[in-house]
Amino acid sequence: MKNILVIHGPNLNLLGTREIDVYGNVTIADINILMEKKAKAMNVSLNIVQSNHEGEIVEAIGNARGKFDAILINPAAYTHTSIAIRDAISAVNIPTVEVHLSNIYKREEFRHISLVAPVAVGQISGFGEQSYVLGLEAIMELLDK
Ligand code: CA2
Repeated sequence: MKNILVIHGPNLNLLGTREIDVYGNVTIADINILMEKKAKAMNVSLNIVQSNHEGEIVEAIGNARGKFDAILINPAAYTHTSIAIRDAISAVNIPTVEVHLSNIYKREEFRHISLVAPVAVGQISGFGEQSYVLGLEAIMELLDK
């Protein structure tokens, strides 16, 4: 069975409580249930973590080598700022898919740049919680090849 590490970045634990106009009223727990359902159907195992700390995310990625076949990450605000997360993904050499709930290209200009995208296999942005499901599908296609 394939093992996938899922990382939710900073403030995603607040989903469903504020900024409902941007992110909808879905909570992180709802997203995790949706992903677990998909994972079960695809016969893959998920390890889901959320952190508000850049260093913790870097460590989770660094420790993934040898344990996970792929990484699904919503780096949240670190998408636009974190060379450390980008370098960690590049260093572990584990296929990584970047996902976003919102379409980051439709929003403020500072969100149009992803430092992670160049080291990811690809990016899925703008489909709400379905971005995560699509991300899992993309990973499975990739691993099946
Ligand atoms: O659209 C996405 O998934 C984002 O990664 C979400 C990040 C944002 O910084 C990125 O530009 C795009 C923000 C996640 C935090 O979401 C909040 C939810 C509720 C209240 C406050 C923030």
